[in-house]
Amino acid sequence: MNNITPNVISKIGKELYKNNAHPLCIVKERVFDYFDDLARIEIESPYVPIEYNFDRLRVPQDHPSRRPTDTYYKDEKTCLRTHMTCYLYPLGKSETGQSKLKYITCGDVYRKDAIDATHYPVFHQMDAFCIVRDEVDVKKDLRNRLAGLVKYLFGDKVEYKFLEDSEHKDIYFPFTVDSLEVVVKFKPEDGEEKELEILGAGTVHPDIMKDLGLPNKKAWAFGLGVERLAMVLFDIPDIRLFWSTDDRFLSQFQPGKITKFVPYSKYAPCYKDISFFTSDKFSYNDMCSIVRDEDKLNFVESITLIDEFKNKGRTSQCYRIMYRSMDSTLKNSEINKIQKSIRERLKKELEVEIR
Ligand code: FA5
Ligand code: MG
Repeated sequence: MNNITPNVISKIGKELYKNNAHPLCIVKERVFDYFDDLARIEIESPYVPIEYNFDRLRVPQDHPSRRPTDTYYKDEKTCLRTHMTCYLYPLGKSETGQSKLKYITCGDVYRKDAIDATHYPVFHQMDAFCIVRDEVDVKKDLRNRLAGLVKYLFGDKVEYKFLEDSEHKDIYFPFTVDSLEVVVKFKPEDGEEKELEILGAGTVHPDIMKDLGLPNKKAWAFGLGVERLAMVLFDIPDIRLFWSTDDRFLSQFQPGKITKFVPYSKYAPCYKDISFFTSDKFSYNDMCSIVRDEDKLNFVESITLIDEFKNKGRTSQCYRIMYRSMDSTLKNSEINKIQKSIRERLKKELEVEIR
């Protein structure tokens, strides 16, 4: 049952969002400041009952996000939180007073995911829940507050879009109705204009309001990715940098200030390909999880499928693992060591046949 890897465990308790000169903390404070009518809550332990993370939020039993290839499970009752929305039920239920029924949380969340510049198995979310007065239009109120947030963070000239579930069928959260996603356009220092999804939101589902004992109340909720905001605001090109302990990274930031990150150098990448016949046990996410576990120093930049063919009912795949250190020049011997461990573990744990 337990599929949490040692390298993920080593990230628990780092609390990057509490170091006030760290970009994640600077962004967190800005968002907290904007929502100054909501109670601020930081919850340290990332272990939560599966009941809160999924069941109480109406996530169906067969939903992909529940799969052990997507979520880290500790035991049959507990997982590492996959989103900060996991506190909606316990916080809503525990308070009879109005105060905690308007709150915003911040914490680290955990997902088994792809390996690239915008995904990391540990990232940070802020999640808000707000009951509105009976005379307020909950749908309008949420959109006004979110438009205000985007302008507060990025300035009046920012280009952004609300993607509504009525027009985009792939936007769906089991715990909200009238759901939407916010996408921001930005142009990194070095490259082309990009669109980045920064948050998901909606009106809390009536079944959940009933479950909280508030059948006649309306509330909105949203959840945002702190790294995504920080990458745009500070021009940080790779999500691994947030974990850097290098002084050339950390010394660039001051509490409360948003400044453009100046890359201190770009080291040469190096790639290794790996080919194998897959097995029933194999999944891309599980492979990424093994790679992240072996890659203690964050050398791996991305993993992409570069070739695939089928022969006599078997599938052969070839993946390219890009290595590039954020802080130093890579030594061939270091990469070979990691690559060897990856091969061994893919054979043993995912039963692939290396070609
Ligand atoms: C959620 O997690 C919902 N709980 C959000 C929500 C809350 C909707 C309340 C409605 C009401 P989603 O999986 O899209 O949704 O993640 C929310 C945000 O987290 C994304 O918009 C993105 O900014 C960020 N995010 C998601 N996955 C990653 C990742 N692997 N690495 C970095 N940031 C991520
Ligand atoms: Mg999303």
